[in-house]
Amino acid sequence: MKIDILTLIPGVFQNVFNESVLGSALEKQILEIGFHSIRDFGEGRHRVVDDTAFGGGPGMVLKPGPLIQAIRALRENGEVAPVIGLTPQGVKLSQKLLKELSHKPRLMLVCGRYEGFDERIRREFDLEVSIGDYVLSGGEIAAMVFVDSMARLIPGTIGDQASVEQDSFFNGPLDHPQYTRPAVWESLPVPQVLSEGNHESINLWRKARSLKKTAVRRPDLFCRLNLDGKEKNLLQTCFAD
Ligand code: 6GU
Repeated sequence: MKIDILTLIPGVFQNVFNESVLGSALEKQILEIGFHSIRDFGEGRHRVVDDTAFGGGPGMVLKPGPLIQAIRALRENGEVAPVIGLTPQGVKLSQKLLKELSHKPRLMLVCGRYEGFDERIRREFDLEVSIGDYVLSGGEIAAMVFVDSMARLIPGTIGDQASVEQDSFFNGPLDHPQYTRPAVWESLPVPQVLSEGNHESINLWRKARSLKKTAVRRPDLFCRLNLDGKEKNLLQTCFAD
């Protein structure tokens, strides 16, 4: 997959993108990221990209010309790619949306800054995405969130793709609790079933704990799970203890 990022501050991405899963996806060329500065398309000697708002009000607004020209320039030198505007007014990012978009060979992410985009820029977006109900100073952090979670879904980025499919939100419930050595820490033991080596019992225990955790912490997700009879019984056993 190739992701083009249009931003006023391309420099902020480097460190984040060179680490861990993302860094190795880029190294293996499973994922390619192009950084593009909106300022390259700015107007005049000062490469102006923003202006005050018509009608008054605080802050600056991104002008339509430079940003739209940047989007069009990228469209012209590549295949068709959905253009995704990162804005607090977009649809909320979810694992489901990421999975749908993970089949695209190419995506374009547009990061806003200041008080927002001139409304006429929105016609260039195929989709607007928000990462949650709070206000960021710009779309760059949202773009990092988008690219990091997308990279995990591209086959080959993570050695064991099964581990991706077990992640929370993939199949619905939250992850089951995890433990590692030591077997006892400050008098807190690891649940016995995990060290007994019976994989069937371990899987049942994990499933039960994952359902319980979801019911307690995220009743909204739990309601959408569609449990079968076996799963309902399993849940009862773990609420009993
Ligand atoms: Cl994508 N951009 C900004 N500026 N704020 C946000 C956001 C995006 N998602 C949540 N808040």
